[in-house]
Order: sequence, then structure tokens, then C-alpha cells
Amino acid sequence: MTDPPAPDVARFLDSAERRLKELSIETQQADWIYTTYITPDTEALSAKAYSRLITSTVELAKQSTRLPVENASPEDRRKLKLLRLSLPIIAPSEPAEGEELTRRVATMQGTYAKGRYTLVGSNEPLDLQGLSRVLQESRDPARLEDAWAGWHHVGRAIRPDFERYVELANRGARELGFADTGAMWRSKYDMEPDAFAAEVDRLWADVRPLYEALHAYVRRRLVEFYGPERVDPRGPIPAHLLGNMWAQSWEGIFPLLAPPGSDPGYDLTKILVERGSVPTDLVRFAERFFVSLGLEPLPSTFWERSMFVRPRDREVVCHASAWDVDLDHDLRIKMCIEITEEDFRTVHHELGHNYYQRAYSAQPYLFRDSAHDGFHEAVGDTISLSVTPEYLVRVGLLRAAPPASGDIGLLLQRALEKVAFLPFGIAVDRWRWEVFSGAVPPSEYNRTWWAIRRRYQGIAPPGDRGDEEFDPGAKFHVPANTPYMRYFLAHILQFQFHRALAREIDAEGPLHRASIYGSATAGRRLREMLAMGQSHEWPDALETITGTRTMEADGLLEYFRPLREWLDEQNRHAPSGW
Ligand code: X8Z
Ligand code: ZN
Repeated sequence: MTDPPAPDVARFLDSAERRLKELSIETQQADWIYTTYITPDTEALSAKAYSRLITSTVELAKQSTRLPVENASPEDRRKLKLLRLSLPIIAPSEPAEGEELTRRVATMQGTYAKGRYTLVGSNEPLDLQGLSRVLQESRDPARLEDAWAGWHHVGRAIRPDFERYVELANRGARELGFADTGAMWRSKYDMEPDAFAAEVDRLWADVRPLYEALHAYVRRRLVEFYGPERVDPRGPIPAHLLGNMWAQSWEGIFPLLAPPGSDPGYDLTKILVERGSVPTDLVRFAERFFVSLGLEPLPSTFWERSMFVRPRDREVVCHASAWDVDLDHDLRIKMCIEITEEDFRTVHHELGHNYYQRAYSAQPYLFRDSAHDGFHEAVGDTISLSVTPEYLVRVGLLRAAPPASGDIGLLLQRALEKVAFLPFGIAVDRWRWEVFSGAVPPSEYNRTWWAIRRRYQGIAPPGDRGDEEFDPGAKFHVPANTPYMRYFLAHILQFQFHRALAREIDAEGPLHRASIYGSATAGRRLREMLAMGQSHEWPDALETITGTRTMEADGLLEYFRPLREWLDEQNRHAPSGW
């Protein structure tokens, strides 16, 4: 008896891609229904569908190791590599464990989505959006701490599922030959996992001085406002005073920090509210931007099937996301849009995902993703960097562009969003990498979370956080099983993209005043990269749009250079570091 002939690689991939596409569509359909209508039934169905997709992926990945690859084309070899890396978790082959894993992931998401807290002195339970508004608007430290701790309490309920998820996901990742799930996540960047970690460190070292300058300035202003008893002039900044639930972006407290005479000259939130804008108006602005670059308008199904507002009568996952449900132009977003500048920007972010998905939909199934996940997160943000005062004038949102003398205010506002984010973008997965590797056992989860956040961000929680708390669980991507380093990379890449496109069209003036709105040339350049999907290694995609093959912080540093000089001047007598 001889073994049956090994199937040819091309034939194997053809049938694998067909099967996975089918299962992936089913998973997305079930997940869409679950996250827009959370019930025990939709949770179970979505977990089942996901588990089927994982099981088939693992089976195929294992089979693929037995194929004769010597004569396979470079594209097919790349597909085989990507097959093993196509999902953020791998379930153990024991079926009961596989179902348990996806069930626990679904439960964690639901627990997060249903989180509520009633503030002291109130009798109305608030959801995350309500509590976030308090974080942004209140200047009363006790009320801020109440809202902060109230939301973080949600993490506790997530902990048991999370601990088991780590165990099961690691077991699955090991079956596919990875050291652990974190190592699997770090393997998705066309380089060795260790080299990727070093790459992150390199980029962080380049932007860290700018972050420290911003941190020192913000801390000094907060000491002035809240007093040195509340804010240690040389220590980490209390996390509940920075205007955002996770202190990941600080533009919420811009009014508190704006130096005299630096009023940017307009307030986009106010403009949008005063015009009586409705949620879809914000989406139309974003769509028109993409159309101005020569891309197609969104399909009518986008407008019919998306979820733009929080429904009154059921629980949903409000955290914004973008979908291509049938992998054939069934584009949608799911968001609870509020009429604010923040959501105006987030809508651009989400449409960036949709336009990417549409651009690579002509690729074979295994190439239908971004060059690396940081690219996916960077596209809409790149567009958003072109939302300049001149752009707002062109689209009729602003009567006249304010003079450049207000630019320090404008840049400070942008930095509070983008620069403040950088160390947070690293911290979340620095923590998860250590959790997955086993270096941090459950008894040290919370302690290590704060040690890492203190080290990178220079912030500290209000009061003591005991080991029974689970504060990482209060950040969406942890219960949602979504890797986070992508956002750090995206914050570097979007400035690289922006600068390259601005140069390509010979935009005049400083980088922060450049807009690619209406440029077919920039649009072609962008679309060329988007259409590649992940058919090539990411340096090829990066080169297509920027002409360089490495991620570099120079675009970000150039964008913020005028602010950096101003901050250094402001900080001359202020302590820096923590
Ligand atoms: O999760 C998101 C997007 C969806 S992919 C809204 N972001 C990160 C976050 O909210 O924590 C965008 C910026 C960082
Ligand atoms: Zn995103």
C-alpha cells in the first residue's frame, strides 16, 4: 500500500479558501447579530460559529504542514504562512475546550457591553458613554474618582472568564507550534517575534522625549488647577484627572490646559451641534472625503444595515467597529454616534476600515487583510489628519480659517489625542504579552497592569487597587480579544502616510495644515496600497505609499515640531519624568 498522492498546494489552497470564506461569513453574520442584539441565544450562536471557523482553520493549518511546498509559487507559500496566523485565538483541538473558549470570549464582550454604574448621589445607572462624559466634563475630583472606579468595577466580573481564556487560548496556540498566544500575535509582522518587539521599542524611544515633554506640561497645569496634594509635581499623574476613562487620550481636558491666547478659533463639537447635525451627517462627511479622493461612494446597503445609534430597547456593543459581512461589499459600521468632534474623527477611522476592506476584496481570501494590522487602523486616521481648518472651510463647516497664530492650541489639542496615546498603545499588549507567556500569574494581573502603565505612561490609579480588581478588563480590547499594538503602530504610520501624501501633492505650509481633500493623486497612491491587501510583506505596501520600507516616527515628529519647541520653552523650569 502506498500513501494517497499529496494534494497539490494550489488545489489545497483553493478549497481551503473557499471553506474558510464560507465559515468566516457565517461567523460575521452571527457576530453582527450578537453584538447588535445581546441575548443568551445570540451569544451561544455567535460562539458556535466562531468555534467552527477556528476548528476548520486549525485542521487546515495542520494539514498544510504535510504538503510538498518545494514547487509552490511564492504567493501560495505566503498563503500557507498566513493561514496559521489568520485568527487572534486558536482553540485546543479537544472540541469541548474549543467551544468553551469562544463562549468565554463572547461572554466577556457581553459583560463589558452591559456594564453600568450609578454615581453616588444619583439613581440613574450610567453606561460607559455616560461615565466617560463625566470623566471629560467634571472638574470635581471626588466625582471623577467615583465615575472612574465605578466603570473599572466592571473588570472584576470579567476576570474568571479571562483567566480561563488565557489558559485555553495558549493551549491552542501551542498546538499550532507557537510558544503562547502573545508570541502568535507578535508573529504577524513578517519578522521574528523578538525582532518585532525590538521594533516597537525603537519607535517608542524616538517618540518618548516628545511624550515626556507633553506629560511634564500637562502635569504642571494640573498641579496648578488641583493643587500639589492631589497631583504630585514630580510623580505620575492620577489617571482619573486626564479626561478619559483609560487616560489614553487627553483632549477631553484641553480647556483646562490651553495656554492663554491659544484658542484654536473654533470648536468642531459646537459647530456640529449648532447646525443640528444627526449621526448620519457625520458619516456623510467622512464618505464625501473618500469620494473626493476618487473612491466610490458607499453602497446603499451600508446605509440600510449599519448601526449608527444606540438602540433604546436592547443591549449592544457600542464600541465602534467596521465590517464587511459577506466579504463582498456588504460594508457596515456599528457605532453609537454622538455629535462630537471625537465621534466625527472616529467615523473617519471606521470608514478607513471599510474602504480598505473594499479595496482588497478582489484579492484571494487569505490576502484579504491589511499589510499588517497597524495599516488597517491607520487609514481612516490618516484621512482625519486632513481635517484641517482649511478643509472645514471648504466643506462649509467653518466660515474662515483662523490665523496660524492659533496653531499652538490646535497642535496641543492634536497632541493630547495622538501623542498622549502612544505609551498606552504599547502598555496594553506589553501587559498581555506577559500574561500569555505566564510571566505574570493571575494573582499579579492588576499589580503588573499598573506597574506597566506607570512605567510607560507616567500615570497612577486613584487610590490603591487591590489584587482582586481587574482593571485591564475595563478596556474593551481585553475582553474583546483584540490585539492592541496595532494602534501604537497606526499612530506612527498615519503621520508617515500623511507626510508622504502631502509631499506627493506638493501641499504648502506646515504638515499640520496640509490636507489631501479633493486630491485624485493622493487617492490613487492610497488606493494602490489598499488594493494590495496582505498579498505582499508589509514593507512592500509601505514603500508603495511612502517610498520607504521601515516604519519611522519622523512624520509624527515633524508634524509636532512647532509644539515641541513651545513645550520645551514652557517646561524650562518644570520637572519632567516621574
Ligand atoms: O478601538 C478603536 C477603534 C475601533 S478599531 C474605535 N480604537 C482604539 C481605542 O478606542 O482604544 C481607535 C483608537 C484606539
Ligand atoms: Zn479601528
